[in-house]
Amino acid sequence: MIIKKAIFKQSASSIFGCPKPTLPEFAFIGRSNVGKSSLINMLCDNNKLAKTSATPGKTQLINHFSINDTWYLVDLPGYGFAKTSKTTRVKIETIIYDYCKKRETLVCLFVLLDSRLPLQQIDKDFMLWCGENQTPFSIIYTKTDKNSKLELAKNIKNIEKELLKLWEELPNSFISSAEKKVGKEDILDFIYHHQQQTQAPRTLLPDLNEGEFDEDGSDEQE
Ligand SMILES: Nc1nc2c(ncn2[C@@H]2O[C@H](COP(=O)(O)OP(=O)(O)OP(=O)(O)O)[C@@H](O)[C@H]2O)c(=O)[nH]1
Ligand SMILES: [Mg+2]
Repeated sequence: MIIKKAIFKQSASSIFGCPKPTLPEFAFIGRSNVGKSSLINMLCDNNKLAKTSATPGKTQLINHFSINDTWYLVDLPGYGFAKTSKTTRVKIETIIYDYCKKRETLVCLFVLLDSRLPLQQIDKDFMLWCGENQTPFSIIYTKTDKNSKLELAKNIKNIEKELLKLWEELPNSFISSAEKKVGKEDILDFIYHHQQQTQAPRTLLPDLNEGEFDEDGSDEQE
């Protein structure tokens, strides 16, 4: 798919301020600073579309970008940003969880994982929450330009091993680098094939490995 038109639509501080739920949408989520906004810019070939920053906690609202007038890309605030007040953290978590659980036109969440790190507990918890709440997700590994190919393959293999303790099968996953423009075609192809849906398809949600889950599961654009 080619993105011919990408425009900022609106920012919202809650699900109630989002655009009317008439178009399918694909949202980007992950820890603060993992590269959500940069990836959106890379996909749209426009570095000024979503605001990025080297300082974590940049995106604090739900930002909708209208793509080719037919679907939305959504930039969400990051979770797990420790250096902020408890009030702000709770506010951001409410925004994220409310959106992910209740937005009826959300087709797929892309959960971004830093390709240099082992699977973090916070990401694991978030993906388990998605499973519990029937929120379909795929994984995108970010910042792969900072890894050697060997390190990348090793790290992804370890993460997949961890994921298979939680799910019977692996979720869809993509490799990306906003810096080197890696992953664009694969991610846009995936979106193209799912954009006809205006409701979250059950098929994008991997089956939870119930045994493991019982044990671990107790657990305006700014
Ligand atoms: N080398 C490299 N750096 C990247 C890549 N993607 C993002 N970055 C850098 O990582 C930092 C954070 O990027 P953002 O896109 O703002 O991250 P975010 O996840 O939107 O962060 P929050 O909005 O704070 O949650 C910036 O300094 C980016 O330049 C990448 O693919 N490669
Ligand atoms: Mg951001």
